[in-house]
Amino acid sequence: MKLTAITLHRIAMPLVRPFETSFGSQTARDILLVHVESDIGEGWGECVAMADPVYSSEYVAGAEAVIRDYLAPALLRAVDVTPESVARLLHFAVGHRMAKAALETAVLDAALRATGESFARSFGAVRDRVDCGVSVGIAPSIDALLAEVQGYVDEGYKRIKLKIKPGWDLEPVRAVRELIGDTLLQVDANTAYTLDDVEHLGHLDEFGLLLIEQPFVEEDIAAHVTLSAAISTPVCLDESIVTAEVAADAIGRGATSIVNIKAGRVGGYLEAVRIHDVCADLGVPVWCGGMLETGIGRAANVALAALPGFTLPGDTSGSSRYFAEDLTEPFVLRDGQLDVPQGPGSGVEVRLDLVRDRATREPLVLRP
Ligand code: NPQ
Ligand code: MG
Repeated sequence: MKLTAITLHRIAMPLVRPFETSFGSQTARDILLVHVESDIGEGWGECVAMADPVYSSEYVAGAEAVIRDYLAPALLRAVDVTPESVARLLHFAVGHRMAKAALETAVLDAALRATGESFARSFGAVRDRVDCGVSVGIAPSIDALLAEVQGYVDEGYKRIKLKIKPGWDLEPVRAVRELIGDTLLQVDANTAYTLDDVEHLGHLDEFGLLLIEQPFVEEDIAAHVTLSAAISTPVCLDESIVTAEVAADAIGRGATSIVNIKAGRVGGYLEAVRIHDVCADLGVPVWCGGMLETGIGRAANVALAALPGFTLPGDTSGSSRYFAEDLTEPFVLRDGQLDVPQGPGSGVEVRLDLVRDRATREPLVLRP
């Protein structure tokens, strides 16, 4: 396709409740949407970068700047852009995977809408419904945590994930395990621990957790090898896994026995599918992570989660977990599952009225 315009929308989506992790508390989602127009049609991508560079080095204003000044001009200059060529055209810029992923997803959406194929079919999905889990933030008290978890269990979520940090780990995990019986339970530290905590983290073994996600800083694969050897709870990497090669290396070294796949973190859905394939070859289960996406990003995540290697419930929650009103038709949980969109491209329609209403500035239109 030949791109004729790339429009950057910046919007604010209030969260239904504050979401606290080891790196801070969020009350609204500051989101960058990418809309591409081309000679074959249009498409949307959602950038998953957070407002601040606290989950990874990327942040939304930085993503917007790198797209505006470097990435969009490279795509707008190209005579022919395909979903498969986007990564190559953007390879000159180091990193900025979330920014690149948003562009590649918008191009993929446009290409598939033109041929009538769904994301699910294009990725290699084998299911039309996916099992869903929910990520639960650090709460003001154990009682408040238990009330929130009970609500999600009542809604039908098949797996609970608790955010933990030093000072908020063994006690909340014990209380939630007592509350939910044998419902699947896992924890996510978002890099809040150090090797000094190995013995302490070993006490999590008594709670029968599915996994502990990213206890140490993203660069320190070796620390995760040490922990994996020291405790029986499986270690799962999130932040550390930025390419299929890193995934294969981390698995080979014994740092991770389960992998969280987030397309934004790895530069797009094509790389996400490659990571799925590498993990499947190595016998490593994967699950689909989440970054508090609106229906636009959620649709693509649900399609990815329908691949055969996604054998654990993902952070692919219903729209109502985060937003009172979504930018698409809401994703509604039924029997702990979401339907995989089957329409062309992402399969969802963007509510342009809401994109306009929630805008925090005028759309930025970039042309060749
Ligand atoms: C994780 N997500 O798995 C992330 C981290 C995360 C669903 O737990 C605003 C935007 C707040 C993105 C908080 C989940 C966020 C965010 C946490 C992502 O590590
Ligand atoms: Mg995580």
